[in-house]
Amino acid sequence: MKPIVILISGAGSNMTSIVQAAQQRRWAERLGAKVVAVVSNRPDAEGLAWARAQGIEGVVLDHKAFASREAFDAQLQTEIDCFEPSLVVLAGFMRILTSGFVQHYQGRLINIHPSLLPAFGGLNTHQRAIDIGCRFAGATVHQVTADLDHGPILAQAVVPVLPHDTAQSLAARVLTQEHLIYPQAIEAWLSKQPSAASNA
Ligand code: NHR
Ligand code: GAR
Repeated sequence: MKPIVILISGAGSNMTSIVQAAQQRRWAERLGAKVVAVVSNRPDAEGLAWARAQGIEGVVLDHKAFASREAFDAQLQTEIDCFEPSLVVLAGFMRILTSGFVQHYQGRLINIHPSLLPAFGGLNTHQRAIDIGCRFAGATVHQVTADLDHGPILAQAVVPVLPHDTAQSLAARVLTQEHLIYPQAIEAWLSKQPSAASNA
């Protein structure tokens, strides 16, 4: 079995779309993969309760309880490694990760970012795209490297920016596409992994 661990910070709608795809598209039977845990750096993340109700382990690790980024990442790594994940998925996870953490999960750590990378890395992507007059926006699934929002691209989706868009309306349009491409990109990634399905 290929265990998948998903990291969130908030609503967790991307996490939900991945868990639902895993169920509907029978990842356990077809790909030998299973979402085993959801980890949140925010105790109040809405996605946690939903995951637990699905029988998925929900872990909280509050970054505010740690003196440094390194200390938080070290504990985060310990918690994640309990599940021996084949894949670690950032889904609206809002903490920048140290290079040591990224290196530890090299080749099995991916993120979805709400812009057409390499444009608009970092935060506040939708307002920045509107302000500069972009006609198109979108989302990017990429491998995570130590260089923030710069890893190799696995999937992208494009949406139009409409004349009266606000950051909020554009974010909602982008999010509907995120929910499609993230499960697809993960399924494609799983399909390419050696060692196969069954013995769930
Ligand atoms: N870590 C590394 N090393 N590389 C990447 O590509 C990463 C990463 C950690 C998270 C997601 C990313 C995004 O998709 C991601 C990619 C948070 C911030 C940020 O500035 C930036 C990019 C991303 C996520 N976070 C602030 C911080 O100080 C906190 C902001 C907040 O809490 O609201 O960590 O956009
Ligand atoms: C998504 O739009 C995701 O791309 C973005 O936050 C939203 C999370 O929504 N990620 C980032 O901005 C990372 N910095 P969700 O919690 O409902 O999946």
